[in-house]
Amino acid sequence: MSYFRAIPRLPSLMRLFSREDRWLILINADPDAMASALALRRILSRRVHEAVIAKVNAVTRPDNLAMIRYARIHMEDFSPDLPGRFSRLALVDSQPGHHALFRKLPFTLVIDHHPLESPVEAEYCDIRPEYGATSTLLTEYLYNLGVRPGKLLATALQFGIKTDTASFERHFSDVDLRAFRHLSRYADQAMLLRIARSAFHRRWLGLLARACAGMYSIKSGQYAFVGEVDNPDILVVVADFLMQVYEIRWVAVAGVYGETVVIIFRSDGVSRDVGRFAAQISAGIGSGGGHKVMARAEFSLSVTEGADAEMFIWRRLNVPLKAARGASPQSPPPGQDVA
Ligand SMILES: [Mn+2]
Repeated sequence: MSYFRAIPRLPSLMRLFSREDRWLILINADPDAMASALALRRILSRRVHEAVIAKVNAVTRPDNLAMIRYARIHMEDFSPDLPGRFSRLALVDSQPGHHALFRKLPFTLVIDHHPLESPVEAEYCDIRPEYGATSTLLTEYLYNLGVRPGKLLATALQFGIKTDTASFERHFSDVDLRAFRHLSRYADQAMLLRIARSAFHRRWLGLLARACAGMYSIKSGQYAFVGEVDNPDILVVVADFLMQVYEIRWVAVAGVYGETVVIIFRSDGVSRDVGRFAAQISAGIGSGGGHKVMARAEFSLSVTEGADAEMFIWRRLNVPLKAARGASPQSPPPGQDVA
């Protein structure tokens, strides 16, 4: 038995490649999509006239930007006239139905691992939802074609697999592990670490500093108010950062986004069920809920009636957590943390 499955339709794929064709590989750029596009471009190189990668979205996450920088990924930005300059279109890590810009385009090739939503019209289509990453699929193609990935490509593919499987903590299959191990023969471990470690932008540090300096203890948890934010996602970054502190069991990180107060909750899932907590503190004033370990609450700034938002939230967070009706025996008793 060989290391990877054989790809029976590989000859029909190879027949699609002609020296005359210009290929455009479209992606909704994330690590898995970018790595898959790089691998497909590697397969196309020297088989077609030209192969170019274009993305339909803006990349802002620091780790994704680090991947682009260290793996030296060249991508065009999608523009409506771009597909017309190419004779063949390919789509990886996505399906035509996933994006308005993809929907109307005639793809020759689609390789993806998301569940099949609607039938895909393409001369060559390989969709395998059982795979944790499209990077795994492309690694199989490289292997079957006898292509040894270079250091940058192998590292990118490893990061694609690592991201989509959340470092093998989320949905993955045996073949994802095998692909990762196979790639480690060619990849640069230090580069992979450098990419994965890029967790913050410098402009976020002020907010992190504010959160760290002004935290309030509430039982086994911490509450931090960071003031106005231009994107509520930053509150998630701050909350996830604080959860890396050993002593912190759960956090509530609040900020004001426009006219809305947003509170992001994270918990170890043992000390406090933040889903229930978020629902309780927002009851009657806004919306809130989530899971045991992650939750969110939102309400209009007008609810505070001009009072200081930081203190308004602090008071609500200090109201003892009620027991849920029909709560399971493991649920904490009213007003007490299982600490
Ligand atoms: Mn993916």
